[in-house]
Amino acid sequence: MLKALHSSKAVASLARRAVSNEAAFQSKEYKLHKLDNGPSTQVSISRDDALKFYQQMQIIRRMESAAGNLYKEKKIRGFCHLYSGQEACAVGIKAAMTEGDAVITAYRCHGWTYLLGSTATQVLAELTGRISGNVHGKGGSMHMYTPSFYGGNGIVGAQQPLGAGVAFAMKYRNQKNVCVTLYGDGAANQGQLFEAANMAKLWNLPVIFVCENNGFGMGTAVERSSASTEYYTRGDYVPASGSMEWMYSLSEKHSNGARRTVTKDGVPS
Ligand SMILES: Cc1ncc(C[n+]2csc(CCOP(=O)(O)OP(=O)(O)O)c2C)c(N)n1
Ligand SMILES: [Mg+2]
Repeated sequence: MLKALHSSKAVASLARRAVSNEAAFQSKEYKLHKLDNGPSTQVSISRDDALKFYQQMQIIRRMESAAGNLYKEKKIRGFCHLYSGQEACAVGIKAAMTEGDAVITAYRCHGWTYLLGSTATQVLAELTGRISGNVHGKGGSMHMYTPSFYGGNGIVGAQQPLGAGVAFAMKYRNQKNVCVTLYGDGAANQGQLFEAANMAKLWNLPVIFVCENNGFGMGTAVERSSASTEYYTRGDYVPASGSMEWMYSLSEKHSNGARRTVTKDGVPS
């Protein structure tokens, strides 16, 4: 009797799930730095959005797998930095962006180039040095661009002041936009980040610095290269939240939280 009750409950729950167009999740508490409140830990996602994000992540993964194979076949010469495993960061952040927002990143830029307007074919054509590539075969793996994507930067940490500069231009033009500036855990130790963070806070620039901590910088584990691996606190006076969940999907909601911090009261901070 008890068994039958249990199985009928399970069937009912499965049936409810089958007709539901939304899924809700409870995420971990965020670590906060100079913030009173973090992003909500209750997140939900519609079926359509979940499928869209999954498709985008799959396209990036397959594009990167194809690039990896072309590299091994020596069809791609020079550098080829893949983004496999970090797709959710880009897809989640992209979902939280609005018209006119910009992105700048380091050299793992194929996925971003695709998300911000290029086709996968243009990315692969660029990697193989063809005129039909994203920048006509002149840029290669680390130097791809679209109107809202400022690359693709090979010098570790170079994109951080550039991202602050893009944000400065947005503020100067009274644009209500943000420039998402991504960097790795290795780049977090580059002096330029601290200079850029100082100017960003001093002038209240609409920039969101995002540290993509994948655990390594050129094979050196974070514990061996960083005196503090609490990267979200490194900006000192720059408010931040830290979470490994950026690495997983649903980060859209989290980046919306960051966006609100940046643009609260209409004055980005
Ligand atoms: C100024 C500078 N110093 C050193 C290098 C060599 N270099 C290339 S990648 C890299 C490590 C970067 O690690 P991280 O920022 O964590 O990025 P990840 O590769 O993990 O995405 C280094 C030191 C460089 N490109 N530029
Ligand atoms: Mg790294």
